Amino acid sequence: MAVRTLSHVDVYAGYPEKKVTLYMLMLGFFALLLGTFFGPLQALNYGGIDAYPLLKPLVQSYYQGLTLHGVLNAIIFTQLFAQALLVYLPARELRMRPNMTLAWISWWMAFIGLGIAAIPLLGNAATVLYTFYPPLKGHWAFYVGAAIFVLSSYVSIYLVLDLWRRWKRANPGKITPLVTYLSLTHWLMWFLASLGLVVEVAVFLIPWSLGLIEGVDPLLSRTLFWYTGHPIVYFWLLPAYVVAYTILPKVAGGKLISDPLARLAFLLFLLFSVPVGFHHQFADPGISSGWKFFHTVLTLMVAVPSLMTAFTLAASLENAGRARGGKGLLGWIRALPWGNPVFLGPTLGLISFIPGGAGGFVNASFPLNQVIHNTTWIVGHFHLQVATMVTMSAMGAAFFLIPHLTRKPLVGIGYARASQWLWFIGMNLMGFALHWMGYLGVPRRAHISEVASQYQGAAPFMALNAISGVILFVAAGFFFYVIFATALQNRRLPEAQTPEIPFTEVVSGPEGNRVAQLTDRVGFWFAVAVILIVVAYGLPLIQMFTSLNPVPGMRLW
Ligand code: HAS
Ligand code: HEM
Ligand code: CU
Repeated sequence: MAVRTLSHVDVYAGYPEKKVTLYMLMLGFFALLLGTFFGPLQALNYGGIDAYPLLKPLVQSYYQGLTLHGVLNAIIFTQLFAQALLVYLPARELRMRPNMTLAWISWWMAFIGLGIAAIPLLGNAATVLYTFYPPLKGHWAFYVGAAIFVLSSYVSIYLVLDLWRRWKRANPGKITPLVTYLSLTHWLMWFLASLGLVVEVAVFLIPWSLGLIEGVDPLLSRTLFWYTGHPIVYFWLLPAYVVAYTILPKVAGGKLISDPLARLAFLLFLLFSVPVGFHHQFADPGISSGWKFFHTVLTLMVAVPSLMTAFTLAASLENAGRARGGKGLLGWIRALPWGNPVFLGPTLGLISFIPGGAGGFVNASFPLNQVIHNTTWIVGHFHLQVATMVTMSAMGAAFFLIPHLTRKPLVGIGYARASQWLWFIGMNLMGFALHWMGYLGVPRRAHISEVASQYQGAAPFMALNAISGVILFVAAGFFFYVIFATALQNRRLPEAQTPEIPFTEVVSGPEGNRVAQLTDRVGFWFAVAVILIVVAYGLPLIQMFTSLNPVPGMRLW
């Protein structure tokens, strides 16, 4: 393979958007690196082993580590991955350049916001966990930094809207190309979804942490948080779905079965992602069970697009396996490219998403939730969802994106492969153990290694948890080695050999398809989504805003 050294200027001259995308992506993976570091320590904690005394004085407590883990992984990494992927892919698909000034502004806002929030987090002045429920009160810099960070995503929303509008103007009457449509609905959903968090932080938490107001209402804050906190999980998930729909079938050697079904799935996410947040508040007093039930029904609605996705993708993978010569009922599975790490990440993620999604139905059902709420069951659920499905899709994407953006060939393909298998095995073992421990009543968010003898009934699963923590530590080491060694090497391929983005072809396209045409009326559907939110949240929020019970802040650490 011809490899030579080129200066940075040469590489990005024709494609300035590649550079900003690379910066977004690598900042995100850097956050994941720091955040993931605490994961194995938490897994050891749930195996009865307390490693935290070793971290003093750098990390003061289990809860400081847990806050860093949740914030860096679930808030910072996920958003940066969306900002990298779902601005770049539509720009590539439309062959258009996003507004570069704004693109850099979004990166700087994310970077500065992260920097400001990091100071109190690292200094143990905002050990409030990633849900920052009042009356826990962190340092104002945490809320201000987080706000700047989240607002940087609004710039990304604008960038994609702007690309789409420019394209529509130049192509009147044509249907939006698939990747752009999926990205657009994702960003519009996030705009509606983020409003709760923005109001919570800007109107209540920042003034409160600055001492401008005396107290805040915990119930209203929790409600505003979960208004965003549920749909945020789809904000994390949909970039992974974009990889699964528009890249994975091609990588697997086949085609996406149906373009209109992919559009319909994303449209359903736009409609139903937001008005379901009460399923995180079944145990909260002050919300009537009628409203909680209504949100349960809508939660089951928002599972529909994932069920659709399962069938569309399974059929697309079967199409690929058969195209590669796989025969018989299951022979197509063996024929898939299991040696390709770009295939492994999203596919192993999807497989893990099946038990994770099934657990979601348990969580969403009113009576069963009473059994598993606030136990490690929930931790098991979302590690299969966000820490496996979403994270592994991002890892798989990194294996083709970094070489595409930098023209640097992937380093250590064997490590890349091993990282994906080990991550998959580790997360599924841990997910299994955590679900079971939760069923036995082991609480989440508990420094239980201090009192491990209390949970002897769960001992075998606790041991499994510690083992999976070690496996995941090795998996993470391999993964970060591969991506940073790839990005930091100084070998580059010549321009003619730039690896292309593997956009997939489709078996059934949008042309002349009634469903696809209907889904393209984005403004109309956005309005329907707003109406659904007003119906599901309007009255309860009016009640909460008109009967505030503010309480002063507390610092428990
Ligand atoms: Fe959840 C709690 C319900 C999806 C994340 N969830 C959480 C928390 C997080 C989270 C972080 O109703 C904890 C928050 C906290 O700290 O307190 N969740 C659901 C439901 C779904 C769901 C019904 N969650 C997600 C996703 C997440 C996520 C996605 C992140 C990305 N969740 C809940 C509830 C709670 C909750 C309650 C509150 C519990 C409590 O009491 O606190 C659904 O959207 C899931 C639908 C998924 C499916 C699976 C479809 C399968 C697919 C794969 C197909 C595979 C193929 C591969 C094609 C129906 C698409 C084939 C391959 C071959 C080789 C053949
Ligand atoms: C919490 C382990 C990676 C997101 C936890 C907990 C454990 C754990 C045991 C429960 C702590 C408790 O409830 O006290 C691990 C391991 C990882 C890993 C071993 C891999 C090496 C990830 C990734 C993400 C993630 C990649 C997201 C992208 C979260 C979140 C929490 C959590 C949001 C909840 C924090 C809270 O309750 O405040 N993790 N994790 N984890 N993890 Fe992970
Ligand atoms: Cu939820």
